[in-house]
Amino acid sequence: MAEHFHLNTPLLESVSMSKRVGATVYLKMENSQPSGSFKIRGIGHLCQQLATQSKGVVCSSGGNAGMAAAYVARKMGVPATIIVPSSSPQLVVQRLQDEAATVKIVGKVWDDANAEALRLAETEGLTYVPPFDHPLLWQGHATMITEVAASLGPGVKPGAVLVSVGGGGLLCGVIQGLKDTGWSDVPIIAMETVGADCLNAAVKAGKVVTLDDITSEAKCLGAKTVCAKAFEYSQRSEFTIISEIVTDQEALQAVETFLDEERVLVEMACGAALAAVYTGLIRRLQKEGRLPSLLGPLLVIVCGGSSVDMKQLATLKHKLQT
Ligand code: PLV
Repeated sequence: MAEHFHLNTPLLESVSMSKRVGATVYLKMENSQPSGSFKIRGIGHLCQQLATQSKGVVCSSGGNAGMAAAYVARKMGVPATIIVPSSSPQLVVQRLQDEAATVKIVGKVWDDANAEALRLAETEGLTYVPPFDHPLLWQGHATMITEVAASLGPGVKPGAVLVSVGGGGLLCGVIQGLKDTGWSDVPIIAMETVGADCLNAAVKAGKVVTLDDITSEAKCLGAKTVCAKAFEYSQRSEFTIISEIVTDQEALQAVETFLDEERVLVEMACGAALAAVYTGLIRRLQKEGRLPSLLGPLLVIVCGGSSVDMKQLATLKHKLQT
């Protein structure tokens, strides 16, 4: 079996983003992973640790965790069942089936699908693959930061890292990676969309809270409750985590600008992070003194996502009237 399933992704300098931010911007191109997102790092690692003797894996997902689990399971020769909520677009179901997974549509949002995945794991004896809340996932995701350190070379350290937050697994992985690299003091800008803002709501409330509903179209950010570890990190003084939100319109606009300027199509889940550059949020945070002036390049985690194509993009544009 392969040592791991993920690839060492390119680290690209973006001239147009650098111009906007007023500092060098590097893009960590996780969209180019097998299965289309960073999820393969954590899920590949978790499955290698937990699923080698498994009679099957079951994963609840907005889309991309499921894509990664289906891919890894196929490579490992293990059957995969992926539970998605009805809010996931049809193209996700098709892509999962193309990966030879059994797909079940359960509930309206990810939290409903997750309850079914946990039930199936219990009753069918399947290995449960969580999409964001597990230390093995964070350990797997952390490799993206160690790769960045190797790409940048000695003496270069990011001034800040920009990430999207769904359930907080990517954030925990990035923090793990920063710790592993000796970069714990690098500020992180953690982006969500309005209506999928479980970290932002928790930070504002000073405790983990559960959103009533997911009203954002960025369905892959649609966990109602952020994982406890991500919230805990946000409260610790050794890290600077700046939690910010953008509208769905801003996230979608960012997807389009990124497609135009970088020639890469990503999901709105990723657009949420990109919007921090395109809306001028990064500059604003600096002006307001909330983000220290960048002492190195801005590192943007291009988390990617497979739940998008030109038809879906048009559907979203119509829905959001952009
Ligand atoms: N998506 C999860 C959770 O959905 C999933 O099941 O695929 N960017 C993309 C493209 C993603 O797919 C996700 C998570 C994130 C960012 C956020 O990562 P997280 O959940 O680890 O914070 C409900």
